[in-house]
Amino acid sequence: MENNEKSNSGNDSEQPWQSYHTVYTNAKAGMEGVDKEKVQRIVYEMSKGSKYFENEEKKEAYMKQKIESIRAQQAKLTDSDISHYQKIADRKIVELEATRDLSRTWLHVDMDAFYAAVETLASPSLKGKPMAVGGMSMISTANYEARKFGVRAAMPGFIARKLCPELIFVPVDFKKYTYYSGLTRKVFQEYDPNFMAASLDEAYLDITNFCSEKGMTAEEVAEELRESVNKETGLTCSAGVGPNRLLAKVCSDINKPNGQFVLPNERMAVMTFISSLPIRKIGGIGKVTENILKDVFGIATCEEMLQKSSLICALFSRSSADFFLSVGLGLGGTDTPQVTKRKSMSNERTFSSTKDEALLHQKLVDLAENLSADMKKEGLCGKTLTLKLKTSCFEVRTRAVTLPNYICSSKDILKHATKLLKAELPVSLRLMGLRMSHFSEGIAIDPKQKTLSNFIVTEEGSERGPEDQELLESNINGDTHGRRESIDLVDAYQMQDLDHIDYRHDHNDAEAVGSSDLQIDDLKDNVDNHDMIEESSLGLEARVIRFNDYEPGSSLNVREPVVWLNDYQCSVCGIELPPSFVEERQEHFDFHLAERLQEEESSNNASILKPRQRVIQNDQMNQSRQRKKQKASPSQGKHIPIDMFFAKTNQNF
Ligand code: TTP
Ligand code: MG
Repeated sequence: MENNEKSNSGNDSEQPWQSYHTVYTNAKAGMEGVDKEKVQRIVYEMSKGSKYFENEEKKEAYMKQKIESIRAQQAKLTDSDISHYQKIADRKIVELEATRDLSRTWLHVDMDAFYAAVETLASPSLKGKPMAVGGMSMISTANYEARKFGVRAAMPGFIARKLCPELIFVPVDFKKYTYYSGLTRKVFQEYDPNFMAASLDEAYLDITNFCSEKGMTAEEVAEELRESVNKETGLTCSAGVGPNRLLAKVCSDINKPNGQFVLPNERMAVMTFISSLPIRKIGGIGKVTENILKDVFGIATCEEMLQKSSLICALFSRSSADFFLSVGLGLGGTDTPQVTKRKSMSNERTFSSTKDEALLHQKLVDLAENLSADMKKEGLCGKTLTLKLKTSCFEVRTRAVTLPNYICSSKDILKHATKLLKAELPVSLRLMGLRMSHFSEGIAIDPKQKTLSNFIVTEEGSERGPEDQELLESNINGDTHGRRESIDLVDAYQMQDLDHIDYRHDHNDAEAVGSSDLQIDDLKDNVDNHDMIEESSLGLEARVIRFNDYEPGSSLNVREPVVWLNDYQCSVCGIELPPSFVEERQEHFDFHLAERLQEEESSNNASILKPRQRVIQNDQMNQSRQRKKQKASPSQGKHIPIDMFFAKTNQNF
């Protein structure tokens, strides 16, 4: 349970890798005995001089700057400010304590080395040998043998190979994992019919009823469930049990692989557990938050959140402070999120620019069919149809029609979509999308159909719109109560949550995937936003994914920036990174971003971003900053393999 990042010594001229912190040196289960310094050095040496490296340095500098600014705010607090905020904090703690619910028993189950284990099942000769699923550019996971060498998920394969020369690579086969995930879910269903799947290999189960009906302890249920999963799939999993989901998740990691840990439903047990729990173990507390809390406030364990409660209340926004204090109390979600009604459903495709009307019509046919199929799956009929277009100049247009009747057939959708498109012709397009909204009243979503968006539950119990994204831009707020600045981390988490909602189906705004593109000039901003975004466990708890949403071979252009398709899959390279892998996603995003920069530098600048495009894009950007952080500029440059991206910038490729 220890954090593996060393703090910045400041004197790193001889061993510069010691202050080079990447996600690769963070431990996952099975990496306890790893020589972290060696891993750090290899990652450093292999990436030094690359754009990735530069980007890491920028992020590091940004974080330091942020830490200094919070430190400065703290220095301005007077004694009377502190005692004022102490009163606020004490009251808040009493309020939060009153919400403690020890009546439910939650179990979090997480498959062991999931993809790797599935591959080993298919090829038993892999057993006992270090292997990774993925390729030279990126690996999805590694088995426990490989982890001993420091090889881990989301690491470029060529670095992994350097760490472990005998590493065997097995290509990703998502269909296989989906199949096995389905088998595990059949088992979960028996213990909690309303279980919440958090990713392909993870789920939360409320086993309260099961325990009481069967007269079994949580310990016994966890044992039995793990055995059933093993019997059904041939795979092992680990389980954690606790009075809420936040704690259950932490617990499932404790005895990995093939183990379990049960935290009793008693306040004292929870508080003892929390007293030594490193803050980084909490979903939602990533590198940036951890560094701020540690460096500025000296908070390393969850319990210390309570000890520094006045500073937390003085310097953080209310929602962030609430989150930190509830972590200090070991509180987490205990209820099963309510199903909310879907507001819209959408579908879009990016393609090489074309003005060929027959081709555009064919795209529309496909979109209408897909949208209709998706709507039928959920028994929906809608009234408002919106056509979204992105021209080859990156101008985004939306055209909508509200019909007198509800429709759901592909024929009807196509008929109205065609009219909308015709009004725009002739036009050269690179993206088309169709969205249906205004669904007929009374048609609720089948609660068993656990689409991610069905379970968006925010603190206020309401869905947030894209306008909330604006908050990301200003997550340091002025404060009206004598606070100098309040840092709103939790809002940012929730935005992130919404930002990863099933992109294929469910964007409520017109600016969905790739709708405006990140300028190189925006890189800093983008990094800034990402640095502030670390997913909240509050949000994660509400996240449920319909795993069969995955659509391999989507027609997204590989030159598009990273978006997480179906909340899972990188639109650029296809790697799957569940939403809870916040840091890995950050790294992965930066990786592609830097790859693009490298690419653009190495090709003819003029052909990459024409001045006119830049103006239009910037303009577009100003109009729709909501989704800015996931967008990248287009490029005509040749594709550089990701390992080349790591090559030193002075190499000519
Ligand atoms: P994890 O549960 O984090 O990892 P794991 O199951 O491989 O290993 P363990 O739980 O025993 O620590 O992730 C589940 C699967 O998700 C993993 O097998 C592959 C995929 N994944 C990625 O594709 N990219 C990633 O960065 C991570 C962390 C996981
Ligand atoms: Mg797992």
